[in-house]
Amino acid sequence: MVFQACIFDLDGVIVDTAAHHFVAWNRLAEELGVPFSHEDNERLKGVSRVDSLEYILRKGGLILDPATKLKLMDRKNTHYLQLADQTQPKDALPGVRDLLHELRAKRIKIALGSSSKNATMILERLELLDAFDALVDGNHITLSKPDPEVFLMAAKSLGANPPECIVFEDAQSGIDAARAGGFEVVGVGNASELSGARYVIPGFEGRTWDHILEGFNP
Ligand code: B16
Ligand code: MG
Repeated sequence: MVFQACIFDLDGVIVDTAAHHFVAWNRLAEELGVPFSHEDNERLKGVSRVDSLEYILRKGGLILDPATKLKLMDRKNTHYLQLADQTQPKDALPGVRDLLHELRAKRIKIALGSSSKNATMILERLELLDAFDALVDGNHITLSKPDPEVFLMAAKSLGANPPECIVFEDAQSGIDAARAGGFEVVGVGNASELSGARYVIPGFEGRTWDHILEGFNP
């Protein structure tokens, strides 16, 4: 298999902002009187802001009008930005910056495929915006992962077909999305918690493009 392109998820693959999402959703859930656990946060990885709010409202048995939901999402995002705004270049997950530079040098196309509407700001803070040939994020899509829309748009922006692309994903919803779109997927995280990826790596530290390819021909 000759791969033409790589598509990276953001949260959990390039930077670990899951802890910020947890603090922000937890604050909002507390305000609403709904219990919110780390397990809930795990389930919301890769899930859009609106679908995450719906999950919390369902959990609390709350039915709210659309205007109130918008206000709550704004409030959660304000909580989130207070933390995420402090992201610095050193916060890029170990090894990912080197791999992005290597891919660029090898003329492998690179896209972002993230559910987050804050993706551009985070990449700016990480000083990684220039490392990508295309960005597709929560501002461009109508369907949340596990729908493949975000990855299909990313592949299209790169002029690549899904089977020619590797998607790197830390969330089960993202792995399911990539597979539904016909992509090869490398999971990032704990192999015992992720299913459906071609293989799972704990992170990018010390991993070159050759190492990634070896995983497809073990
Ligand atoms: P925002 P990813 C996802 O990013 C996060 O994993 C998920 O927890 C978050 O709810 C979603 O982005 C929306 O984020 O509120 O910033 O638009 O993993 O797809 O890069
Ligand atoms: Mg993620």
